[in-house]
Amino acid sequence: MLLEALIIASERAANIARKCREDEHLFKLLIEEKSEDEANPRFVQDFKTLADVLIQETLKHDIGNQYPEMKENIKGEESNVFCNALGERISVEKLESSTQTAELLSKVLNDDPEAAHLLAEEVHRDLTIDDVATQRPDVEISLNYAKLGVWIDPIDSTAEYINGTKDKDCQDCQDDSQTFSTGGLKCVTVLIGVYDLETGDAIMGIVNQPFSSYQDGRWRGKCYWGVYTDTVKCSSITTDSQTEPSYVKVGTNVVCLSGSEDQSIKDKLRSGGFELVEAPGAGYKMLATVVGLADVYLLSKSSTFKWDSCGPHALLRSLSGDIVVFEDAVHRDETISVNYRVDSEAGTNKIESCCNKGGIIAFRNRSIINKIVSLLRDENDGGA
Ligand code: 2IP
Ligand code: CA
Repeated sequence: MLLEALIIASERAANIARKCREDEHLFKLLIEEKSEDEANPRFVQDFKTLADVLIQETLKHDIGNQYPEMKENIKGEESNVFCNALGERISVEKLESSTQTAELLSKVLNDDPEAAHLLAEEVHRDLTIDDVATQRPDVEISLNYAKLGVWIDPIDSTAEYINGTKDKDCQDCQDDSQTFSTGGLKCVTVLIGVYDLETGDAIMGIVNQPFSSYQDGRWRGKCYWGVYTDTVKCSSITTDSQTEPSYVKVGTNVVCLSGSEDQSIKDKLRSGGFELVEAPGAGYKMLATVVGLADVYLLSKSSTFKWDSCGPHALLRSLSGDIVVFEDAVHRDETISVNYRVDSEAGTNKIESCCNKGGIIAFRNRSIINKIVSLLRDENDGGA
């Protein structure tokens, strides 16, 4: 089943991410600063990019091998070509065996067999759905795989991944999902979104949080998923607080924002009685909206991408929520769902053609949109 395969793939990604943070040898490489005179930005000293790319390529390999019809349409942020110290161009990918992958990685890592072996071991580890902290999916979904596209963000909130500690606000991170994190490793997510190539609608999403809680000296993750098609609407989130402790009742008038949001927008929201919270990580802010830690995640700029929002968007749709274009909602009074087809009119620049142009508003409950829009609307805006 595709959904189960994606959940397991996201867990492999989370395992690689945790390994790079928890293993001393790999962690040293991860936090190593690139020297100022570094000529080639993709030189392996950029180990964090290697970790990102390796996760992306492992996800592509795992999904593409099980669903060959989808292979061509699995896209991520990164290019997988690296240069090593000898000037060789090497395509990073998951090969057939752990030994082969380790040999390839060793070339990129300028002969660091220990790091290559540690990474390859995680890339090839046997995993089943029982290894994932999530609700087991129990649903038949019929899909035409040739008509599906996939967006992958291997590590969202890269800055927190490199520099983040347990949590800026809490020392004891055992009680994991009940509070909104304003920074730290909890804001890191692995994001996988499946969309319909014809309509561009997000239909299946996985948000894996590799550093959800810290217990007994190690990090544990949590995985969330949701499906929204013509015939199926279900998710790992339950509305029963007895069985899902991470679920918090929505309706508390909390809006989460990027630290970079405009002051004028913050002022208007506050004047309307909203409580504002800030955190890094687009994926984390959408997850906070999914689990009800916030009612809305709003971003007025075009600084998120298809790979950031496709997975969380499907999750929100499975809960009757949505992600709509900020500018259309606020300035034109139109609620238009974010679309996941590449914008061909934006040309070949990946940043331009893959960004969520015009900003986003993510929410679980549609009734909140009117209130937000009327607060943010300017006198000279059109619409009703
Ligand atoms: C980033 C990351 C940033 C976010 C930005 C994303 O992805 O999630 O934190 O900005 O929109 O594209 P902000 O933290 O201001 O919300 P990545 O870490 O993958 O580059
Ligand atoms: Ca991202």
